[in-house]
Amino acid sequence: MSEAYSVKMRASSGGHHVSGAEKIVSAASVSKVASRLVERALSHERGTPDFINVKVEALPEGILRLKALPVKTHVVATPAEGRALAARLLAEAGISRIDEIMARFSETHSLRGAMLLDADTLERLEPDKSRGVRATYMDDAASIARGTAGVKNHYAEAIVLATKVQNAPGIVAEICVSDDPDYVTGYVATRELGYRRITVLKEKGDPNGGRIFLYRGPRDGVAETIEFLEKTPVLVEDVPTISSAANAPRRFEGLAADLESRRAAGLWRECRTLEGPTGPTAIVGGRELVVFASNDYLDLARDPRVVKAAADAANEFGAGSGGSRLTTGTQPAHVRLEDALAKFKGSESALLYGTGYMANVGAISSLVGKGDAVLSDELNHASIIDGCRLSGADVLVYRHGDMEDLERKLGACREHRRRLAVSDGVFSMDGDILDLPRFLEVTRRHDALSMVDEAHATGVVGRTGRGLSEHFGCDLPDILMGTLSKALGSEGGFVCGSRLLVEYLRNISRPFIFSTAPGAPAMAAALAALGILEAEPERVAKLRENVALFVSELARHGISVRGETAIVPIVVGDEKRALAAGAELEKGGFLIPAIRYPTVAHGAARLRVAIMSAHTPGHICAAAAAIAGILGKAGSPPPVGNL
Ligand code: WAQ
Ligand code: MG
Repeated sequence: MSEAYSVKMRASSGGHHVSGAEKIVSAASVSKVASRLVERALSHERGTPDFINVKVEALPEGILRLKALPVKTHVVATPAEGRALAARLLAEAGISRIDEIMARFSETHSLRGAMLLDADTLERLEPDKSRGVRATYMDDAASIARGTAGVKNHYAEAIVLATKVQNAPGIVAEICVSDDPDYVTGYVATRELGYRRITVLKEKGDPNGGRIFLYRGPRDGVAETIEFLEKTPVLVEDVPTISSAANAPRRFEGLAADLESRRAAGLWRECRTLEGPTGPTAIVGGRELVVFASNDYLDLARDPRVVKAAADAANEFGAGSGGSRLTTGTQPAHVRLEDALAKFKGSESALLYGTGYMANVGAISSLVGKGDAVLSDELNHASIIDGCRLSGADVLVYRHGDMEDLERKLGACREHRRRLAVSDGVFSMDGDILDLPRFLEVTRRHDALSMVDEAHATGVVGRTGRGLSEHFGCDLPDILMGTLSKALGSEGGFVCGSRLLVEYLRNISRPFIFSTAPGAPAMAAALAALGILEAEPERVAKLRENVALFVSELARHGISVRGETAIVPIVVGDEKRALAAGAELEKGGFLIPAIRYPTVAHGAARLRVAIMSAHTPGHICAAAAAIAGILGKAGSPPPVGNL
């Protein structure tokens, strides 16, 4: 049996072409793919075909495999801008007379294939000028394995075609505009430039499009070029994925454009899958990486005692709680954990939330509202910012860590009914610690409520990890927020404070009232972790030792950074440069993510290193050396080029 089959579909109505597609698939997928292509033809928006031709051919062994052209997207606003860019790119590739080439698009719309032009004389070289040259027998190599053929994906089909075309003898460039009236993105391709997508190459609604292949070489080579394009089977490997933006229907257009411009600015985000529990190392895509990105600072998420507590609770109380805390969702684990957290932090009372985000949003939005003022550090976490916005209070943002600015701003809102000052205890992207004694002094002088987020302080700051009050030997803030999801290795958030505060939040705070209570397994895990933290304060000391080692190793390599907490940022500046450094580190075996806008300000992109107590000196020294190697000395990295 042959290793691969070509499956081609062509549909027409009244003799006019409606749609067509081709795949190269394994024998096992032929019938599935053939029927999908028929479905695709029958549901084509250009109308129902009266004739569908499906052709299945066995291909010879040893199909040519080509590596996909590299892809780059250029975001432009208008067709004129797009065409000017296409011209510039082609000029770069040594093609002149570009205006004349572009003008030939007036002749391509009647062709099923591409126009083949001599790149210099602009003479047409196809033997059949009413059809043009059709590149066929090609597919993404992944199709063999996946055997899929869903809806038309303009990009996926075009990158395969462009890769085959640029590998044809004598071809020097291609320019393509879709004939789909709704699809305005096109591209130019050469072997050197790769595949350059240009987001707008024609007006929306324009049904004209086409392809021009540019040939440079002797006339008697043309037949060989056409033979390659039309007959040689090709599989294209490593096709780069692009966002689904390219195929978005009209009502999603605004979303697609927004995503594309974010991608172009180096702000694309996607999730990476870690196979296994969080810990100092992880398997990512089959490779082991040393992880400097986990908030599980004390390595408790996978601690057997913590895991067992969760498993026991699941066995006894089930997976989910089944209701909100105020209806049926409160179980013994919730009550016990609230008591333990209050005791650990030294407050009267505590209240649990499903996440830290909800705790911040819930507390702030219930404590202040219209007619009140909330004063917020400019580097506060997004959940604090969102709580401020949702509250409806006047929001006054003060300069980072600047207690004089806070004081000035408090002075300016004496007329407000209530004032709340809120700050991260440990700033999540900078790793510095709030000056809590000064914060309390200033807020009390102005009769303002004080709120501190100890998400990254709990288990980290203070000799036994109790947080800022332990570290400074001072009072607690009025409202102390924390999470179960970082050093406590579980998930959830909490607020500690007076009994009055907690009763108030329990009655008023909407994320608490209107969310299902977090499940007993997560609560029991956090309770077990808290017990371990209290019994083994040496974990906190070990974490601190590791941070000190990392900072001194970096210093030895000429990079000076601050190491007050488990979060050690290395500011790079440019988003793409930070991304490139992160990618380079990943290649070297370290997971140290680049943090970019909107998590930090534009132009303040950074590598954010998170140290764990479980990192070995070997992990830490190797990471410091790798970072220094990539960034160069003094934290000012050389340009790493475009991604
Ligand atoms: N060989 C040669 N020319 C072809 C072929 C082929 N196999 N298929 C189409 N053409 C010619 C034909 O004249 C069409 O009218 C014209 O190209 C446009 O074809 O990265 O969808 O299938 O998002 O409409 C570009 C993707 C999409 C940009 C191009 O072309 C992106 C597209 P269409
Ligand atoms: Mg088309």
